[in-house]
Amino acid sequence: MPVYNSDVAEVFNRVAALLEIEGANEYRVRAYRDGARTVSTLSRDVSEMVDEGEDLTELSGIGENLADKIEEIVKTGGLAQLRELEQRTPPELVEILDIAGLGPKRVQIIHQELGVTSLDELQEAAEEGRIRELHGLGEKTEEKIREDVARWNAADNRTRRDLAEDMVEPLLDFLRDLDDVVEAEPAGSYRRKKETIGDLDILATSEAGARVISEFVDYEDVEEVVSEGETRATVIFRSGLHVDLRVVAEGSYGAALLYFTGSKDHNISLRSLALDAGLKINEYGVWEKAADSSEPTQIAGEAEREIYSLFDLEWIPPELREDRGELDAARDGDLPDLVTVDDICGDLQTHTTSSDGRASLEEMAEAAQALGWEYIAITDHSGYVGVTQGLDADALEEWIDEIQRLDEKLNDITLLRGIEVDVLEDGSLDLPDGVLEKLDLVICAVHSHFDLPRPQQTERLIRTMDNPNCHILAHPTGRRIGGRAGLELDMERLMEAAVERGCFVELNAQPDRLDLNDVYCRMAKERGLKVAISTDAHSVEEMRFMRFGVYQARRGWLEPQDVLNTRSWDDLHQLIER
Ligand code: DGT
Ligand code: CA
Ligand code: CA
Ligand code: ZN
Repeated sequence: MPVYNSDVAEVFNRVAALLEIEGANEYRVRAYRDGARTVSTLSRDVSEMVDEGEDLTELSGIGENLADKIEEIVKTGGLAQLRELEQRTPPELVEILDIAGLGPKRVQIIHQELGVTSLDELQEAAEEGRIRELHGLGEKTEEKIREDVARWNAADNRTRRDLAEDMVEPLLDFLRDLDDVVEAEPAGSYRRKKETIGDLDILATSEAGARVISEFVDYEDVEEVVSEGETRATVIFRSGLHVDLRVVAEGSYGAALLYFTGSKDHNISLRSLALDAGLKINEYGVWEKAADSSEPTQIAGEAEREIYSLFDLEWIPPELREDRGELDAARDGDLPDLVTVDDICGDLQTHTTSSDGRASLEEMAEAAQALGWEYIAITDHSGYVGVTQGLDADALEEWIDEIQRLDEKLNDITLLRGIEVDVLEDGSLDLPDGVLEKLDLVICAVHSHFDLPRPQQTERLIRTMDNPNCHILAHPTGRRIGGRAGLELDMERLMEAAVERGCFVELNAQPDRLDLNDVYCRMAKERGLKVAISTDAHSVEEMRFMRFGVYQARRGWLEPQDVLNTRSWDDLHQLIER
């Protein structure tokens, strides 16, 4: 079994969490988390690097210790240290740490005082009112635990887009390489570029379905074959991802792609258009009933475009197929001209070793040039965020001089002097206006007090935007996909307030944030509020997250003009100046 980068990252993250619960030194914990992050965002396979005897310590954040551990994981498929940790501390406590929004100290107290070792036991303890009796926890925490666990149980087990991509791309390569396969394409929510996918749907064309199916069920990632037929199979990958493969003839490719791309609601609306036209549409084609009782004849099926045009519709990009008005727009010639990664001119949120990033200013600038960006904003954290070494006013003054000095040396790229400044509980900012005024770009972000009631939280952020130094609200809701629910906000009111003040909002492209989501992007567009798509890169590798943001923006109907950073810095500068 090959060991994937994501396997190594998972081991390190588990080690970090268990060490944290045991109360280990925070730098030690962080080393494992940083290592996990490095490995999971690497463009090469660490297993290959180990096989070829390459020096892993050349990777940022990987020292001798982690390099040895990566080697052990690659060679043995496991890590002795993790097994030892799991003997001392029940491994399910890691889940509690991830899900219940409790810090490691509280997890440890609940474990020691109540003997809780699993999520179920935690839920039970919360329901029986035993948590509130513990020192320093109380009724509010108990209520929060109940809510968090309930939300976790209710959420279906979906796979994040970026993690799915790592599995889909090699699978497509494998299928396309088979002699019997003509084409292989992902369909379903994956093709619609949703932020998470339930199961993965793949469509292949071939005249030899059964042979393709039998090769597919032997694919190396397949752990379990749920069903296997002549033209379709469902399997479960080692990662737990369910994968459906369907094989159709070339003449049905367009119809099958349309059908299996969905969404279901889009398909239903399209089917009713077909019915109105006296036609039948299914996964094999569009069919016309004969006047006599003979078999219906296929009038379209090979290409999606031809099927849409039968109903006087333009071809609809998959990202829009959610039955949110796209059929009407396609009929009226009003489909948006969706933004692409090629339209993006620069990145408006990046971090360096000056706060919690892992690459230096020089490395980030160089990587941005390699990506072809015209500018990047260096937006390290202000001091408030407890865990990171954020910048205070004096340090920031020195730092912006340093950015400027490097900027003057570089001809191909503009470095913007920025900050990701913390929004305090009352909406004020963590740095004095005097220093904020000197910056090219100020993005404001909430990293604390997530639980304020909706009216108060909304007012807090409006107050932030009252400060004329605020240009962009970063990751406006603070949600984490599969984790934190995010701030309670009156988003319409917030967006109107942003427009009134000449402020903007971010679509953070980190694949576990994608904040704003698609619906909020559309809301912003409808209110004339422009969106900045930023990677929030904490490493060189993460600068390539831009595509995830662009996918979400496309799902939100955004066109190039709706996105701030499709502009040159000169134009952008004039636009954000208040
Ligand atoms: P997911 O997997 O939950 O992320 O979402 P999808 O959209 O990939 O849904 P999935 O995997 O259940 O089905 C794939 C596509 O197949 C779906 O987007 C549309 C089509 N489909 C599935 N069930 C139905 C149905 O009952 N009626 C119609 N018209 N289409 C369906
Ligand atoms: Ca699916
Ligand atoms: Ca499916
Ligand atoms: Zn950060």
